[in-house]
Amino acid sequence: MSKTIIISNRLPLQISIDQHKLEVTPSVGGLATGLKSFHKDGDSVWIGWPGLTEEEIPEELKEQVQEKAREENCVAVHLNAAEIDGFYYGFSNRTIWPLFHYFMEYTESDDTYWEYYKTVNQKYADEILKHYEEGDVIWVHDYQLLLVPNMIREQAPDAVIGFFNHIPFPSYEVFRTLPWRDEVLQGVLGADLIGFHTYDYERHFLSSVSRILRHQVDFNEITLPDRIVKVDSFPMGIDYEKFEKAALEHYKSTSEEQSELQRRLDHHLEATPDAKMILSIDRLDYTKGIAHRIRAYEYFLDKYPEFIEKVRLVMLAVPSRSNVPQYQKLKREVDELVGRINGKFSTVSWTPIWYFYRSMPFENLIDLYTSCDIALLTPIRDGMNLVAKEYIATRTNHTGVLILSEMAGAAHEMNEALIINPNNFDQVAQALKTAFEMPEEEQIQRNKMLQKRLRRYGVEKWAQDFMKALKHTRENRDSFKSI
Ligand code: GDG
Repeated sequence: MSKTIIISNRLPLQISIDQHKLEVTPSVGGLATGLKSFHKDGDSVWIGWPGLTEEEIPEELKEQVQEKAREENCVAVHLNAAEIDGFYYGFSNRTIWPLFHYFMEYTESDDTYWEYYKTVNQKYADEILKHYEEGDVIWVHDYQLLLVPNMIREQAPDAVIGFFNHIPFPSYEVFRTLPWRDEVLQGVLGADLIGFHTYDYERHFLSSVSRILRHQVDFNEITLPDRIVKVDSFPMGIDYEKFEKAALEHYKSTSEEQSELQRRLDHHLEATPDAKMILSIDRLDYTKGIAHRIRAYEYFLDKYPEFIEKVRLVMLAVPSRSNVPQYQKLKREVDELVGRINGKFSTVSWTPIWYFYRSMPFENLIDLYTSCDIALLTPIRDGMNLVAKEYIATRTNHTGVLILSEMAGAAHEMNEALIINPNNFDQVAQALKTAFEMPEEEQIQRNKMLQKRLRRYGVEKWAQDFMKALKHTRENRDSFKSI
């Protein structure tokens, strides 16, 4: 029976070793959260890195790592510390990530990183080919594996290969600055179907292919000498029912069952019943606009001092890529900003920002989503932003206001949110005021519309649509051959 092979840099599970014993925890992050339910329900195998370098896994535990992975229908790709440095922290996160998010000043062009990127992409492709059988469908994910589609195509010319990019694809003027632009495009074009979150990213990619490689592009099809490659947009959804159910159960739980975090949040609500809580959740990443957000919040409190003691920003920043200097710099900047603003505005009974720098269990995430009246998500660039969708899905009584950056892919589908430009502090401050004062009926009306859309286009539908389109490309290929 044919199967789907999913490939992403990280497996949806993270393996760690504590006192010579293996521990398995779910991975945090957009891709893992989104695809997990698709993987769980279908006949698929997931290939990726389990989160530990070869040096960190003692020889006698190596087989156990594969065993743990197998239990979840996963296959671990083993990478050594130098490969993780060059491929992951290097080319993926110091070259592609900043460039694709328009942070050109952060983009490094280092030949050594590029060499590691090629070697590791080949390792993934080799692992896929070990598991590939005729009739299988291969689905490669994200910017760490841009070369994999063509590496598979070279060994298995008839394979059905899909590629989905979870981050933005930049405009041609930005992409053309990459020294390895030809190789990167040729790598992706090994796929039959290439998917993006939005129509804009799709157009940017097509424009780069036509102007750099000079391939013929007709609407959303690229004609190669031997094949046609289709490009389309598939806005990723969330597992709506999972978030809705978690929120409903959360409301039903008794006070003894409540988490410590929820008790503290409730305590705040009781102490200051008129005050509202503003939520912000992201990985600590410069693309997410966290520093801008704090400054905009300061601007808001300066401009509208009547909100002092009436609002509180609850900010969860999840540690991420802390080996990369820009992330270390951002961490220092955020620490400093939070300290300064808390110092500037705090009163005896009130602190303007509650700042958590850690990853939280899913239950605590639900505590935050359900307790906060406003979500303030202001990325400078974001492929999609699933947090925005999750917040809305947990608002089972339909109240709550989402303030969302127009630079997030999600903004294209969430018009009923208050859409802002994150660089315009005055607009952000105005949106906070509007959110604070928005009548409940209006909140309900807006959220009901958002919820209807999010429920209909969940992650399952996203995966199904992509798969359906991918399978169609096989039929098209057969007819192309017979012309
Ligand atoms: C990339 C793209 C695109 C966050 N903190 C915790 C936690 N999370 C979960 C959230 C959400 C996910 O992580 C974050 O997803 P985002 O989409 O917001 O952001 P990225 O990680 O940057 O994802 C992004 C996505 O891929 C999918 O294509 O939308 O644009 O950058 O699901 O709930 N989960 C837990 N604890 C936390 O502390 N358990």
